[in-house]
Amino acid sequence: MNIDLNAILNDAVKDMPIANIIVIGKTGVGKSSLINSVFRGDFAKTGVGKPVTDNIKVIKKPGVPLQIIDTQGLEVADYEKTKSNIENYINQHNNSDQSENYVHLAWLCINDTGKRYEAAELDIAKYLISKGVPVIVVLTKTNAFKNNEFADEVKKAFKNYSHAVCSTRALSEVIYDEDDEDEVIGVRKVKGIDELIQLSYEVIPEVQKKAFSNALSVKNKKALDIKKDQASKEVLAATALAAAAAATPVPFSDAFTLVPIQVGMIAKISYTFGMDVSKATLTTMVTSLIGAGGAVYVGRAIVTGVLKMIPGIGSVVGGAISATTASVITKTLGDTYVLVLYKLAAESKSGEIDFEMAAKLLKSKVSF
Ligand SMILES: Nc1nc2c(ncn2[C@@H]2O[C@H](COP(=O)(O)OP(=O)(O)OP(=O)(O)O)[C@@H](O)[C@H]2O)c(=O)[nH]1
Ligand SMILES: [Mg+2]
Repeated sequence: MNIDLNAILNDAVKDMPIANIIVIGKTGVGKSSLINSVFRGDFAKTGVGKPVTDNIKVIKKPGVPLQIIDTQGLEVADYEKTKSNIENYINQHNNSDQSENYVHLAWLCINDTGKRYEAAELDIAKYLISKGVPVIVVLTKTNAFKNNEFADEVKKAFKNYSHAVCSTRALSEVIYDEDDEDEVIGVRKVKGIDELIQLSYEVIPEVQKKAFSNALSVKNKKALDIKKDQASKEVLAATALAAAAAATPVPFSDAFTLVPIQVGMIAKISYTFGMDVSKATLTTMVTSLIGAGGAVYVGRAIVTGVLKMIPGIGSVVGGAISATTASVITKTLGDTYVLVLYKLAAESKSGEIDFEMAAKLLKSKVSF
């Protein structure tokens, strides 16, 4: 049996429709800061923005399955123009029959310290909801996360026109003594971003959850949990495939029949955790995982290596692999990889994961 690595990798790539998120709010409200704190690679800063109209631009970044539709000019003077531009954009995209072009989520940003919202903001929210776009009202630059009267007022006003109202502080702030500008008396930390991530993950359509998970920066604890959650789904799917493949017990010498399933699983877990969505990075990573040893060797090696990790099941070596053993091996391999990535992500300073390092760590753990 020959293994077509290319076909496996193509399959893993095709399964990732991108997520489109529109971010709306007055100039300087903190839209870009919010985007940079939620998504990986300082998305708004390093992404490439392409103007669609004079106040809408679409930001993309190679390798990240996300498009941000960044809007400007929700001030009173420009409101009508901005509103009709946004409406045109939504009409054009959400009426097509390809759901991957839809706007999948809207963040409507209102400055919490300004303590007022505009009729224009309410209008836009109504419009988006009428078009089936999930809306989260994001209060930005928040200082008070409890007992905030303005937040309560917004919640009431937007009750029927949003899925949630979320208070956030995207940047930390140093607080100085009022009488002595050099005296630092405290720091207000970044806050509310985990809540925004969780709420967004809940309302974004199912098909886009994987891309959304990929695009999240691992700086945020909630992003780690979401990535792990999504990756566990890939492990379960692969485990079921492995069981089906071994429904007729596979002779141990043919254990490599499980390899396509397992390599596919590793690829999909990597994507979920935020590996760049390009086949080149995937090929590099998979090659550094399985090396140039050839599929048969690798198949046996994975099975032997993983078997060693599972007490009581080692005796199967030399015999045949049953459906149960095939699922246990696949699940153990997948769970081990998810744990490796979770740990690397939690320790990451940059908000990104080194996937080649992850491959090496996995290899050393299953010792093949
Ligand atoms: N203190 C504090 N400042 C913030 C916060 N978020 C953004 N800012 C500041 O607000 C200013 C505007 O932030 P941006 O993120 O550029 O706002 P924007 O909505 O993208 O602005 P435009 O793209 O010009 O419409 C910057 O000086 C930020 O440093 C926050 O949570 N707290
Ligand atoms: Mg901006």
